[in-house]
Amino acid sequence: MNAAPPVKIATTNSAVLSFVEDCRKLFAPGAVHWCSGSQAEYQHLLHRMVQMGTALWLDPDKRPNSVIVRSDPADVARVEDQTFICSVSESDAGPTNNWANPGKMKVTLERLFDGAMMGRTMYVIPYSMGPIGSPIARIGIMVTDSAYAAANMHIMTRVGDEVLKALGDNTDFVRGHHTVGVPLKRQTWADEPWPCNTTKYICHFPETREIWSFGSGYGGNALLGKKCHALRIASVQARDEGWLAEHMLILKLTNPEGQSKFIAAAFPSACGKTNLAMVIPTIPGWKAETIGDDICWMKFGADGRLYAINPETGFFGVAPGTSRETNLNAMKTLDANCIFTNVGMTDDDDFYWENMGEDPPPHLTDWLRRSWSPASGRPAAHPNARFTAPAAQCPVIAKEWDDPKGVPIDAILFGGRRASVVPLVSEALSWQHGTFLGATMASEKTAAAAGKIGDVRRDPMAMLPFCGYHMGDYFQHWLDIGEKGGSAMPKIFYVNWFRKSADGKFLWPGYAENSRVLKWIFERCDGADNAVETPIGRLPADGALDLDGLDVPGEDLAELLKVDVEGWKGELPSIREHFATFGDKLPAGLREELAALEQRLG
Ligand code: GTP
Ligand code: SPV
Ligand code: MN
Repeated sequence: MNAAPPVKIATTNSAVLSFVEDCRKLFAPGAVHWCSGSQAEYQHLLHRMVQMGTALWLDPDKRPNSVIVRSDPADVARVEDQTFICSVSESDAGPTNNWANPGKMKVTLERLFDGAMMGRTMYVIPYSMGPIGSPIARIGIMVTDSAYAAANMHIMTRVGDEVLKALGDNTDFVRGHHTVGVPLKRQTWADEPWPCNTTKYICHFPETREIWSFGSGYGGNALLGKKCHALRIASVQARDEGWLAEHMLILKLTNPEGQSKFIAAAFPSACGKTNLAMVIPTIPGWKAETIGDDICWMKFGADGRLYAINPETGFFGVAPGTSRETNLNAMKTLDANCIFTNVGMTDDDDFYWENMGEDPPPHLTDWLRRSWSPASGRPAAHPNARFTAPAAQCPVIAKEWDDPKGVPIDAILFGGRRASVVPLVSEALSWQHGTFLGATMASEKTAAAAGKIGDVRRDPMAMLPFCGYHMGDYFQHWLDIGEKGGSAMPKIFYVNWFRKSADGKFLWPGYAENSRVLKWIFERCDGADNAVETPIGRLPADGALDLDGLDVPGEDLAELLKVDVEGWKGELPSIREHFATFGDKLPAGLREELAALEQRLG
C-alpha cells in the first residue's frame, strides 16, 4: 500500500509532455509521479506524509482515513505581499495587485526553481476546475514537490487520467509550477516535517496562463487550482471571454411550496461563506442545500441567464468556530476522509479547535506540537486552521452541485464584517447600484491572510486579493456583463451579519438565523411587495422580515435595520479616496452611483 503506484503517462499531448519535461529538467526532482487520481494513489500520498512526519493519523475507528498536519509556524496563511500579477503591461494590474515585470520575474523564478526539487518527487497533477465536460469547466496541469498539496488537490479538484482524456490534444490548459523550495541535496538527508522557504513568491502570468509558486506549502499559496487558477487566472479569462469568476459560495434555497432559487454570495475570506453555504434554516418548511462554498464561475446560458458552477470538489474551510451549533453540516462532512491543518490533536487522536462547541479536553497537543491545557492561555488551533473535506460528503449537498450546465443564479449577495453603518440587509436599486455596493464593500481583516487582523479595508466583491487584473477594468467588466444580461440578471443584495453594539457584542445572532434574511431575499426575487426604498437601497418593510420565534431585543433589530444617514455620509470621503486609486479606469457608472448616493443622502 505504501509503494508509489507505477508511473504511467496517460497522454500523448505533446504540449503537456513538453511542459512536464521542461519542469523536470529545471527543477531536477529525484522522481516524477503522474497522478492518476486513483484511491490507491491518495492512500499513497497520505502514507508518504505520515512517513515524512508531515501528517499523523487520527483514530481510524472514529475518523477513518483522516490525518492531522501541522505546518511550519511561519507558513499558515496566504501571503498577499508576495503575490504578484506579472502582466505584460503594468496598467493591466494594480492598484490592488502587486505587479512585476514578467521577464524579470521569470528570471528570479527560474533561479529559485533551478534544482529546487532535488531529492523530492515531482507530482504531475492534471486537474479540472468544474465537472469534466462542462462548457464552463477549465483544465490545468500542476507540478508540485509537496505530497500535502497533491493530497489536497485530490480532494479539492477532479484529478488524473480522466482529465487528460478530456483534454486530448488541446493545448489550452493552465500551467502551474509549485515547489516548497527546499531541495534535498542528498537523498539520505533528513527532511523537515513541513519544508518551506522563508522566500516566498506566488506569481501569475495572465497572458501565458501560468502560475509559479515558490516557498509555501499552505492553502491558497500551494493548491494552485484554487485561488491562483480559479480566481486570478480565471478572472482574466472571464474578462476576455465575457463571463465571471468570483469568490462566492453558491446555495440552493427551497420554500415550503417546493420552489427553488439559487443564490451566490461574495464575502471576504473568513467572513462566513462556508457557514452560509451549509445553513440550516430556522424557519419551518424552508430548505437550504449546498452547491459550493468558495468559488463560483458564471456564464450566460442559451436563455440569457447566468449559470453558475462550483469549480471545486471539496471544502478548504476555516476550522475554529466550526461546531455542531454553528455549522452542523460542516461537522458531519468531517466524519472521514479529511485533512486537518494546524488544529489541536487530542490524546485520543481526534481534532480540537476553539469554539468547537465542546469543553476542551484537559490535555492535548497544540498546532505548534506543544503540550497544551485549557490553562495554557493560548489557542490550541491556529486561527486560520483549516479542514479539507470532500464536498460529496456534505449531508446537504444539492443534487445539482456537479451538474455540468450549472445552476441559474437568482440573487447575488455581497457582505463583510462591519461593526457599524451597514445594515443587516439591503437590496440594490439596479445592477449598476449593486456593482457600486460590491465595489465599495469593506471588511475587517481576518486571519486568512498574513498581516494585522481587524483593520477595516475595502475589499471589492471580496476579490481584493484575487482579481488577476486591474480592479477598475474589473468593475467595468461587471457593468458590461450587467448590460449584456439586462433584465435577466440576478438581483444584488448587501448583507452584514457582523453589526456590533457599543459594547462590542454582535447584534444579530447570525449563522442559522441568516436564513430569515435569505427568505426575504427569495421573496424579493419573486417580486413581493416587502421593501421600502431608502437612500442606500431597498430595506425590509415593517414586518417583512420573518422574525417569528427569534429572541432579539427590539432596539437591536431597529439598529440592525436602520439607515444610518450620518454614518453613510461619513463613509463618502473614504469611498471617494478608494475610487481615486483607480484613476481613469474607474467606470463612469460608478462615479454616477457615488454622486447619486451623495444626493440621496442629502
Ligand atoms: P474562507 O474559506 O477564508 O473564504 O472563509 P469563509 O468566507 O468561508 O468563512 P467561514 O464560513 O469559514 O466563517 C469564518 C468565520 O466567521 C468562522 O469563525 C465563523 O464562525 C464566523 N461566522 C460565519 N458566519 C457567521 C455569522 O453569521 N455571524 C457571526 N458572528 N460569525 C460568523
Ligand atoms: C481564503 O483565504 O479565501 C480561503 C483559503 O478560502 S485559501 O485557500 O488559503 O485561499
Ligand atoms: Mn475563500
